[in-house]
Amino acid sequence: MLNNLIAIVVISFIIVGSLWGIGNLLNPVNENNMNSEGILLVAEHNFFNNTNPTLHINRNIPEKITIINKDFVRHDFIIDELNVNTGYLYSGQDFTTAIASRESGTFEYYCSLHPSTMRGQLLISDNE
Ligand SMILES: [Cu+2]
Repeated sequence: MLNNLIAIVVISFIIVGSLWGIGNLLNPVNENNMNSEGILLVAEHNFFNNTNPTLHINRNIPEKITIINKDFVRHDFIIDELNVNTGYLYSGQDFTTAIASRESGTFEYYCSLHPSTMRGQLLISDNE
């Protein structure tokens, strides 16, 4: 009787775990619907969002940014002047941080492992 109970509990865990996994596969992160959630950068094929887009934020307004690694190799995301550094992200990992600056200007972001292809600009503009 106890064994049956344990078996049922184990099977339940397996089913719930499978459903969770399937749910994740069916509902991948929506890359186009995150404007209100800040900036989303997908590291894939050794680029950020295919084009290393120029990012725009306003001075003195922190902006949420999420980096997702969809490659099989590691990537990171660094803006030296603003002390942004995700550390190495392995395949499938993501990291959310904030970009904030008291200074307007143009800053470089890059991946330290692929600085020749994964590099772009961040423009921080005066909002006053
Ligand atoms: Cu990289």
